[in-house]
Amino acid sequence: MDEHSLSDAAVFKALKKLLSRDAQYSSDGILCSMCSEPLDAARKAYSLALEKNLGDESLFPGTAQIEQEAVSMLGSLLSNAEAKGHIISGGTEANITALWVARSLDKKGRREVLLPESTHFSFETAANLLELKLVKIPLTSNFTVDASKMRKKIGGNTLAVIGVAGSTGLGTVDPITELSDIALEHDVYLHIDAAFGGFVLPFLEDLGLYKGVFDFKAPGVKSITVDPHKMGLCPLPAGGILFRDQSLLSAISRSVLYIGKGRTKFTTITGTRPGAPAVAVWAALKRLGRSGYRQIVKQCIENTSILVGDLRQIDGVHLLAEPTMNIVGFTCPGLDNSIVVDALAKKGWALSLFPTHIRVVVMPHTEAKYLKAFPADLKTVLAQLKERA
Ligand code: 0PR
Repeated sequence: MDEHSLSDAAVFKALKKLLSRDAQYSSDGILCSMCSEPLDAARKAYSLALEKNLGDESLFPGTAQIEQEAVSMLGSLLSNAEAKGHIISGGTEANITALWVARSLDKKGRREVLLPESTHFSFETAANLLELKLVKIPLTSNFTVDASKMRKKIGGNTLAVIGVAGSTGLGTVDPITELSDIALEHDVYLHIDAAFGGFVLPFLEDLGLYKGVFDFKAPGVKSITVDPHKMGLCPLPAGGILFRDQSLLSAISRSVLYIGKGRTKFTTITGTRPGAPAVAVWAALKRLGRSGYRQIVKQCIENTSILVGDLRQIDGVHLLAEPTMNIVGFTCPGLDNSIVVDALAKKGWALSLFPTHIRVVVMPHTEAKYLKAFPADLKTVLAQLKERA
């Protein structure tokens, strides 16, 4: 830190220069991100609540109420308005919290978690912190978990089963009803990671574009991750962890005498924690309503179809699967995917490189102009790389 203070003008000039190095959702070809430009109402609400601390509900009962109302709205989106939980930092913290609850509830010392090969790496973090053993279950040709293989792996040491509703790589949805049956039959905890899909699938269902259970409708589902800072269009950090009822959350409840005379219950990993994300989530959900989000999802899905149609026209592009939601995965047979991603980066496209494919996430910021320009650039790049090969 410098000894002398700077003027506002000097501080913000320096900051603007540094921030200008960052990509802009609004003007760059960002096809790799599950986050987007936040809604204006969410931005405004966030700035109203910068000092709010959900780590002390005795001082901020209004913010605590807002958080619980936001959780309840997310719960109703996922077929359980009675759900209890928190607005936390993101999907990683949500997945860790779910497994922390599962482990805390367990009376038999079980330590194994069965999960699809498609799960996000946050489960590795959770397993590491909670000293759990992960057993990865292979996928079927539809890129969803093979439930029969999962069933076979259940044993006396199985603590929990994970299902994904909107996988990070391809947006696929595991057979949640079957996982629910397995979990109930064997008395194991079932957590669903709908970090991305939780803000897509309910609207696809409304639009008649998705049939299938992905949420609390499946009776075995104990908890769900759903992230407002992804398709919920809220400012970071805003993740959601929902539990079917309070008794689950109570498994990790602690209190300390000196905060709110011991009446404040801590059911999060963190102590002091920001209220602003919860306030922003509340504002976004109220401002858009179900119809507003449905319209946004509809647009993303239409754009995804346009992109898929154009990609199919390109020789040398192979689509991994018909997209379930606004995530597209493709390969370029005969070429190294990593070289294709690098060549497209030189043309200004930010893509995600998975071990098996290249991923495009069609977010609300992925406007028509990008959808036209990207396939054209991909076609050019493939022709150039093939010529060189
Ligand atoms: N669960 C799923 C299914 C996810 O896809 C992710 C993140 C998480 C959990 C973890 O969420 P947090 O990152 O909020 O803790 N998926 C994004 C991804 O890997 C994260 C991301 C977002 C990466 C924007 C890059 C980026 O620019 O794509």
